[in-house]
Amino acid sequence: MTTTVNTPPQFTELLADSPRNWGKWGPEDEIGSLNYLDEQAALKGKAAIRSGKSFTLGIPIADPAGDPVWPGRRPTQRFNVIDRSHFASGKGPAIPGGAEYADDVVVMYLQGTTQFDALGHAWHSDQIYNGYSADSTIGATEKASIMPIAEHGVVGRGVLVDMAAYRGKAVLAPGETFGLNDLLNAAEQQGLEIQKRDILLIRTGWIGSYYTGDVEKFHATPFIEPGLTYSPELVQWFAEMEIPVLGTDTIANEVTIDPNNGTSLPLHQALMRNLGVLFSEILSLDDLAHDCHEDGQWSFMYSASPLKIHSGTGAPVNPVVIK
Ligand code: UVW
Repeated sequence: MTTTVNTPPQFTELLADSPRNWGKWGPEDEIGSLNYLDEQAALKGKAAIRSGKSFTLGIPIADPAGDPVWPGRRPTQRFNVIDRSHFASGKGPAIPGGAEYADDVVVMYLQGTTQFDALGHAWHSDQIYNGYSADSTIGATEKASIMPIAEHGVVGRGVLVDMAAYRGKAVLAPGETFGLNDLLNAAEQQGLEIQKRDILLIRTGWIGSYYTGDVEKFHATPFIEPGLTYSPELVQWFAEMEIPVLGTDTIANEVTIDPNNGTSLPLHQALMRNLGVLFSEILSLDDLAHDCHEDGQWSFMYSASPLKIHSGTGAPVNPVVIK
């Protein structure tokens, strides 16, 4: 649980000996650990399909009741710009043949729904993934944007670890943490072998609780999510296992403030910035988890591609899992 650390270290200090994949795929690389998801990885995903059951992992967008978002971001807003009312009041265009139609627009934070972060989304010490200058983010993400990830696509074998179930809970508590040992023990209890280059999904129950619980409590101040916590061993494990993607049903994929060192979101630095691990957040995992508990199958084919938003810091996605 959250404790107070008086002077949190700078990431340069905390992560001084942390592994990096900068340069591993060349000086121009912008997709990091996604390089691990090659043709073999796609075939491995295909081999994990047994029944053909499919699940989509995106949350609803622009829900009239509001979407779960990080403090300071706003839920997506959707507006009709033309619909039947325009034609009924004589304000719609006259279309040969008498057709009428509806159009709408959205105003959206690209991290305000189920999404992939670009590798240039978070950084420290003036450098983003692969050593590009943080100045490349000014005005538009010029390097390591979401575009090359969207062009590549994300296909491989996915696995789900149900951390909430491992703790015997429907949902982890605000600020509740788990680390590498918990992850491995939970997988073992599920009978799941996490393999090299698996797309790793972890369920906490947190996003599901937004829809089933008290929205004001979910967005309480200070906003503290449960989640994975930094340790050198965890980062080493991600590096050695060549994990290409971390996806969770939380907004930031990790505990909000690391109780051990007081820093905010250190895995965005150690995994995303340094190793080039793709982060996919705000996943809807409850239905998939329910099914995995029923049939005991915790691995599957995972397929997704974020939208091709030019220079985007991230982009919405609706991943599809096939079991
Ligand atoms: C933050 O940037 C806080 O989180 P995310 O990775 O969800 O965008």
